[in-house]
Amino acid sequence: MTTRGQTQQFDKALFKASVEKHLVTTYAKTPETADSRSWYLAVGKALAEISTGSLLETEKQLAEQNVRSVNYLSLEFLIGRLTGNNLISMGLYEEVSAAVEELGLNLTDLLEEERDPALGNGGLGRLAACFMDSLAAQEYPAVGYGLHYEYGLFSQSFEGGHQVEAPDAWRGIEGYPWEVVRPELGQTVGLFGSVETYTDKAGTICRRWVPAMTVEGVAWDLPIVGYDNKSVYPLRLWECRSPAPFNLARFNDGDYVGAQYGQLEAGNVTKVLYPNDNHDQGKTLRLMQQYFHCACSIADILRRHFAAGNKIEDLAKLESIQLNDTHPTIAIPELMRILIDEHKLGWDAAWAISSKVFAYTNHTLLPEALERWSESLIADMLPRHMEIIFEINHRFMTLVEEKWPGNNEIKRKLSIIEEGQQRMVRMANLCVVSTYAVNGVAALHSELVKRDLFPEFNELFPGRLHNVTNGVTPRRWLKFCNPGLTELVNEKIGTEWPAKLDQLSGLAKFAEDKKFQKRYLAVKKDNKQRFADWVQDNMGIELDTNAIFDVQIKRLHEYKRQHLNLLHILSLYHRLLNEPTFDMHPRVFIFAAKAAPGYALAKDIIFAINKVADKVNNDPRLGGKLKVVFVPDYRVSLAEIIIPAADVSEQISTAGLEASGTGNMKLALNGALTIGTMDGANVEIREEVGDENIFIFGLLVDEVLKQKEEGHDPYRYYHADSLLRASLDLLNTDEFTPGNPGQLSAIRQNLLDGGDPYLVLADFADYVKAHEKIDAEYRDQATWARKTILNTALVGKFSSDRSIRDYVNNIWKLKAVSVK
Ligand code: 7GP
Repeated sequence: MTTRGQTQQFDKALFKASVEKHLVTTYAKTPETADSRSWYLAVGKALAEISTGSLLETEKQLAEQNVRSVNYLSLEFLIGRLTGNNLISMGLYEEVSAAVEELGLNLTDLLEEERDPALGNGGLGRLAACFMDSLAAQEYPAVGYGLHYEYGLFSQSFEGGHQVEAPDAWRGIEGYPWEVVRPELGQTVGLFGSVETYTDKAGTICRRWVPAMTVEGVAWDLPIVGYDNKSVYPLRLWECRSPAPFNLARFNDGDYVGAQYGQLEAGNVTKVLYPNDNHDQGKTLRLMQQYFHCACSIADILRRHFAAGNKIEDLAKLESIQLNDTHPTIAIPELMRILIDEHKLGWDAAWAISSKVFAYTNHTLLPEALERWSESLIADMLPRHMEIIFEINHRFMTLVEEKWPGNNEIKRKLSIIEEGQQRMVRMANLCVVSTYAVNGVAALHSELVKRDLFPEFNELFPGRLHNVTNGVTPRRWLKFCNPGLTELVNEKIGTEWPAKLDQLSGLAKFAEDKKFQKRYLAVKKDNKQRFADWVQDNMGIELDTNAIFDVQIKRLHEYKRQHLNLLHILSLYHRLLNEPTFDMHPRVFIFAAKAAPGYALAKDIIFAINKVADKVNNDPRLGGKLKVVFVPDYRVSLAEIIIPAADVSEQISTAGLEASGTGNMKLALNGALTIGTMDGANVEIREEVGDENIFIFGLLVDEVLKQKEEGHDPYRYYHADSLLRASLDLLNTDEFTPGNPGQLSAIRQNLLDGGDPYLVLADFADYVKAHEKIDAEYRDQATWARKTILNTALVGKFSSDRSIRDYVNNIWKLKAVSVK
């Protein structure tokens, strides 16, 4: 067992007493009346008691040492269940397992009681969670700042194959055992109102914001427990409340509804996470969420700064603020406002600080995801911030004029303000102009940021654009989710790898070892069985673990091309029924994905896959060779069962559109072989594992661009490729929707007459070929074993510990501080 302090201090009898105390006093149950959920809550609370103590101690020691830290601002932290993971980080998994056994309980069952905190949509939010884990594991001082949504990402079910959304009350009625409210950290946030001019005591003419209303920010801390050390960092989530329960004066006048009105509004701000991934909806309430998040976080950062006895001038020396995409961009004018209006710094002095504090990560090139807010909306809600944005832009335009005199076209292109009927603020431009570092999230993506998104900015600000390739935490994504493989790896290379993932390369020498191959494949088989049991219990579908488990799990989006996967399935269906000589190894196609509630085509694709699944899973003519499973309500805890069970990982986005991907890393780490395009981090995975251990297909980025420029003609592919034609045409029949032909034709329509914007048809033939190769290679189990072992062995680079070190060394410049 580890030697970390908490382990040494662990006293089983005391812990059991604490669990029983919480059961009674916190959850009002006796051991006789308690159900499994109450026991889980009590265990969670007893553990949180330990981690909260460490959180306060960490806070104290870091403040005393007054060290530089990073503040990770994100509207999303998709943390997933904390109990199991924290037990691993605390080094208490076995101890607590034994303790609860003495209480007559089973730890694995208790862990299943935890509802996933789904405070994020997908990749961007999950990355933030992995980063917090890696910051704490390596003891780089950090605070995560997010929002305390009352409802997380909607939960998904299927009715007649259609996605149905329900609200996700992740805290339940009892509250989440791991969180602790910090009333002393509350903040007041202004909104709306006007800006006034006044003369201060020194006779200077000043501007200041007079908000029309205020709301209150309440801080909730979740503990980010450092793996195998004593650091616990806060993930600080802000909840919005109204300042007073109601307006007493108006209440006394009998205006009860009016008195309640203000309260309802404030409560709405952090009511629900917006369910869009890679898509900007531009709603007023969303801007309010963003500002509320930034105002509370900036105020808290300054509070810490001053509490440690520092001067405002030293802010950039001690604090870095990382903006997770543009969602927290309004933090920039907020800090400028505070520096100028409240601390009375001149513009240049304020800018010298602010522009050295902020750094920005870009997570997408998709135009529909690049945030633009209307000037009038910002001016209405945040009038002083709009003035400051104009001033930033004015000064920036002067710089552009110096560099490209008289070139109005460049000015129009780079301006933070987009001219038009309605003037818009381009948040990404504001970020690039106002930060000291900008990064993409994989080598290819960062190149495209430089080359296609911000080429002139790169000329203007040489050295500002960086790459930091994403990563995933090996604690959750191998040690916790795959205990079988963990045991095998421990036996071969020792137990340090969860903190030093590069050590996995030590497995490579066993790739040809027959005995090791057998054991590795046996672990995979067990994991497939575990998932198959889940599917049997929850969906009533029987799966054969000898089949290839082919997995595509991620948000549903046209650019991710779940419909390319679907077309391939249709092609197999067609061939099994029409080509007498066609043979294939049995395959299970596993999907899990949520579609944004307003995204019609994405929902059509879910419906189509479900309908095809209904048919093929019950069609005796297919001889059990083809199964399709669409697992409902995709979430972190489901990924933890699916990923260890995967043989094949589908990473098939149109080249140039998936910024990085992180599911690709988790799947490769757990031994799935990737079938993928040369996109995002797939490119780097190929570099690491070698071309023979990955199945690459499809157009390259520049071929995609060229084809689009020249005019992509979907019908050309349709007419030239009979297999593609047969597959597409199946969507127009009633084969999968008996008696209702045409229910699936929207997809076919989009691909043929809608211009096939993501070049599905252009990549189809090559994709089919890559799958044929997979089929052939899987049949040779020794070859497959070697490849899958090498995938695990060679992806150490994709630990989020390495990503964090890249940020630390190239951007944040932090020193690790070991908490005693
Ligand atoms: C995602 C990217 O799509 C994914 O490729 C990447 O791995 C992940 O970020 C983490 O960097 N982007 C989003 O989730 C997103 O919503 C729009 O981006 C802001």
